[in-house]
Amino acid sequence: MFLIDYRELAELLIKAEENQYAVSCITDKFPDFDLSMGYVVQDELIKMKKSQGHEIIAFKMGITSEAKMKQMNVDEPIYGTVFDYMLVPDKGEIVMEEFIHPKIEAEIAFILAEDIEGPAITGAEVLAKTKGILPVFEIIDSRYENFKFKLPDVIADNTSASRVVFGDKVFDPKEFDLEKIRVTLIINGELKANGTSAAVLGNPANSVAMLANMLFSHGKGKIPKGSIILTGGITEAILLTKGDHVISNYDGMGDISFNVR
Ligand code: 0L1
Ligand code: MG
Repeated sequence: MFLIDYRELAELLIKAEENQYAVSCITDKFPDFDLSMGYVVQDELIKMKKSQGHEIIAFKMGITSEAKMKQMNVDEPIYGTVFDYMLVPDKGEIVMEEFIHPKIEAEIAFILAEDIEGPAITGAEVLAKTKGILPVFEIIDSRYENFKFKLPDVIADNTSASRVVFGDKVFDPKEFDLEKIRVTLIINGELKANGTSAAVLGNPANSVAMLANMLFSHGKGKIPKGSIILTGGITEAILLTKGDHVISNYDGMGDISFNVR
């Protein structure tokens, strides 16, 4: 029986991120490490990043598609936090050496017009309190060897959050059928993946509602007005390599893109 030092685990994951090396899974060493312990480590990691001077700019939901849930054998999505240093401008670039094994996902982000709070908020209620939606890339980079982990591991690792690229225009959700936004993911001119927004829990507004309900049940209160939420991958995650040009087109919202230097 080992004693778990949550702070030490958070420090290990931060060091792995900062120095671009992969570590072995927490569950390898502590087989009893569970989902709630994963969130305790994530909370420690967030505290440590804040004490380094980083600010939270968004929340993220992960593993929100049926396919990914099946692949990971889980029935509930997970959440994490996006920090200011993760922001990359649209049409900007990332530097390969700053990552371990980055992958790209195309997602939709929500901006809230009002506070939202669980325990039983619905997607329709979220939509009524949404100021805008916009396209966003999430670059995920697991701090675990071979991008392999169990759910408590990836929760501790802030759900692999690494970089985000937002589109520069915000859209009125009333002008879209949120179950039918088609998205392509093209790398170096080749269509690598595509999907429809319904892949995200049937409607990405449901993902925001689920985040509010999960935060409530974890005793973390409401999501304040003005918050940005990444709702989860519409496309599968694709591994990036140096020299890649990545572009996505969203029905009715145009393109977002970036380069890998
Ligand atoms: O959906 C996501 O943002 C990814 C969450 C963590 C799972 C992974 O790293 O593949
Ligand atoms: Mg994601």
